[in-house]
Amino acid sequence: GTAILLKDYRPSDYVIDKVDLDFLLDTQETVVTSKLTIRRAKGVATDAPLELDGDELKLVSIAINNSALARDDYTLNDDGLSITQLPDSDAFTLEIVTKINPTANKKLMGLYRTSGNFCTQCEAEGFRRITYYLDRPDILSVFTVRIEGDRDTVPLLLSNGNCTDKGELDNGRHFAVWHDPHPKPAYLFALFAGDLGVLKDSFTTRSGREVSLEIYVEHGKEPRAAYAMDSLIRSMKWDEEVYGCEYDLDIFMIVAVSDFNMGAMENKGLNIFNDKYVLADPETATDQDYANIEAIIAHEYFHNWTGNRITCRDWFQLCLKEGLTVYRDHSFSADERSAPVKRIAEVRGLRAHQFPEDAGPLAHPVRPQRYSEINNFYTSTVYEKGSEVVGMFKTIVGEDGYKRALDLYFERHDGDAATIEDFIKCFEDATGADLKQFALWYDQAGTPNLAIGTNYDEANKRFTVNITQSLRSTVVTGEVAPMHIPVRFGLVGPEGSDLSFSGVTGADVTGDVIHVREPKHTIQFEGVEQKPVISVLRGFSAPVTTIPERSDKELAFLARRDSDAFARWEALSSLAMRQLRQATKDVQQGEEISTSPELTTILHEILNDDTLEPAYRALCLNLPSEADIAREIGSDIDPDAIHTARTHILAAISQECLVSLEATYSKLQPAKPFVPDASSAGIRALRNTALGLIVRANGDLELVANHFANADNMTDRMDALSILALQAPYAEETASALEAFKKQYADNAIVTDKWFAIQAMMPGSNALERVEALSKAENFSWENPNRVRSLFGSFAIGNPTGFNRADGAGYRFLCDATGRLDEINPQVAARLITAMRSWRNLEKDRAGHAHEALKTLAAKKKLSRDVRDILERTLA
Ligand code: DPP
Ligand code: ZN
Repeated sequence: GTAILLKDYRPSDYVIDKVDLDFLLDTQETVVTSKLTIRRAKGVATDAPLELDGDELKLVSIAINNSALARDDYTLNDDGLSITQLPDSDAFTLEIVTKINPTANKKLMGLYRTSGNFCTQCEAEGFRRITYYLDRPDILSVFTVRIEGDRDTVPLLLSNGNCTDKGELDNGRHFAVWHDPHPKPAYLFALFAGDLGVLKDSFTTRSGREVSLEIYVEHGKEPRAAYAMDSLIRSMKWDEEVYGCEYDLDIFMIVAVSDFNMGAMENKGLNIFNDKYVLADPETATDQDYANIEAIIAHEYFHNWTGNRITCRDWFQLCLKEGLTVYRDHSFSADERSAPVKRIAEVRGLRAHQFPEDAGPLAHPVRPQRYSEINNFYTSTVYEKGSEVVGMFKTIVGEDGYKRALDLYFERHDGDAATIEDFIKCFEDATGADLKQFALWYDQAGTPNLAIGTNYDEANKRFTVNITQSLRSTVVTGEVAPMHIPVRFGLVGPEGSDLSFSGVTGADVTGDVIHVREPKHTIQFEGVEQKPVISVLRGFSAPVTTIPERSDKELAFLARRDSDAFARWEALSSLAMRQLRQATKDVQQGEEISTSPELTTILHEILNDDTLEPAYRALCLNLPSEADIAREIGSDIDPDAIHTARTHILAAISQECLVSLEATYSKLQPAKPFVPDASSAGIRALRNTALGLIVRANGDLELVANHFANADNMTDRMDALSILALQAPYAEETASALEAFKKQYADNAIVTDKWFAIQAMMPGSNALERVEALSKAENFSWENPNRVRSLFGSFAIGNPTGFNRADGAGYRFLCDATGRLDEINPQVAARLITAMRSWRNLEKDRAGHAHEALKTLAAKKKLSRDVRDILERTLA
């Protein structure tokens, strides 16, 4: 396909100061009238054509300054409309009437139907599916929107900003007018029309603005929006207190819909959410669901400043709003919950999703330099690595410097469509820091690696640390430049406290941060009185891999004594990972699986250590997953051997700890009635983790079945169901629990998604047949993204043995499903097939089957640009 390049950016020849939209809603034929107040940019020739984007639109009429254009005054093409006959005056109005069919819109981009309602999604390029427009984020305009529809079927008529007028019309129709005073790009436009219930509250900003808060959900579900409302109010307060950002309209609305490509969308004043990130009650939502709702409500709300008030110049700058906003929502969750537990979960997520992306054929810089389909760049590199980069800024310039830089960013760029350069400049100007080298994090793809070796010179009390950075990337061509990597560290003495040093040479060390900038550093710490063990990358201060030369004994020491909770967990995971890799090798070589008593001893201590938070203990007891192990092994991966090895190790550890596990299970009791707060969630997590391990030790399925039957909340019910399904896929208890679950929640789509997902992840030789059957079940739908992801996504990502079945049937199945889905929803199809990006890392027979399946899909004639782009890069 044709790539769009960052270096080709140039400002538009025309700008749109004002937009007046009029929607005559109809399920099959909605008429959209768009009146644009256009201005020619300075210095642009009068014969420069006006090129408007458009996609799947029916043009009805077009007029300039109220006079209709002749057919040869403009040309229509596949991507839009080019107007060549324009007035000489620099300002003019353009009126365009189009017709669109919301019912036929299964891509869920533009205006579409969901559960009998009308809804829009415009980011990134959906507005061009509503009307012809300069659909690019640097065109900021003031929108006024009139919506007209049937009073009975669409009693609710919503758009951005404030409602300025509404009224009744003939023939059972009515209308509403919305005006948004804040100039915005078209991707932030939203419309919702339909019939929903509402939960209302209010918020008074610190300068005294009264904001009404409205969350729209299906009738009868209003009470299930209470946690989302609570999260919204806490977010608004937090953003004022921590970032000084205040809300700027009199109303903030959230609409929950069940057909949505993304998690949620930050449209100005009218967020639209995937309903799974709004609706929650103890009966239907797990603790993880509550945490997700809190995080996503915060994320979209925080976009009001980082995204909406300051938007992106072009889509290459996507991380400007996303990386920063993810960083902000992470900080919010860390403040509201347990910061170390939150950090560990973030790093697990980053390693599970972003690291493989960066190590494979879909790798791209945090700020890509080219794309052929922007929808494919809403990635964990842009979001999660983008957030890590913001965190590194803070590590480098300090808390105070960070605050000054952000204040400057808001002051300098409010109302702008900004760039990464603008953002970096604010840090430089506010703090005096030189961030030229650091800026490489935005432009150079791949995960850097740090090799670290140490030596203690007893006689001279000198501790030497050798650090070598390297970067292997599948996509960086030519020279790789060394990066600026902030490494938080401590020299841990024999008693567990950090040792001091009198001086240091060989690198810039400020406070507890080593600034790695060169390919190689030899760093000498003087005056170190005892032999330390170095703790590196505390708090995961940079998104890199490390190969510290450390013995099992040193890892065990850090796992017990490091003062940094993240580093403790990290040392423990590294120790466990060594074990699991060795065990995998043992399985492959047909040897007896060796286990290390040290790992078991530490896990046992953690299990019984009541001074540690339960949530932290639960994280420690959840050893690296099969996917984690596969990633660490990196090549010639045999998922069956990994599964066998991990199952064996977990059983061995559980048997050793059984008495303590049983004591933990019976002793821990979360508060009743159910509270969704972090500490209760932590207790449930530890208790249910213990339950899972008990079953690994003694196979007591009755205990789990009882836990399932007696659960008074979804976390306990779902955890029990997972233990049954994943550990005992063929058991009678599993079949009956699945059946009971299905019946109980048949009318709840969000919970039914969980039912699909858990079955998709069940291991065993008939995993694929089970998933195939589910894809033909009457409650399966190809048109609902959540349902599709819960079945195919969970299978491809969450079922390593079933999906990677040795005969390759899993790959063929996923490729077929992707091809079928592509005809309905290309964006979701493209995302699905990224699950095969690491196919080259598999052992050669599986890799061969995967390759064949991908090539067969790529040979299909009618593929979307979305899927074709992923396939081309995956196969390149
Ligand atoms: N709605 C997506 C998000 O908030 C894209 N902006 O990240
Ligand atoms: Zn976002």
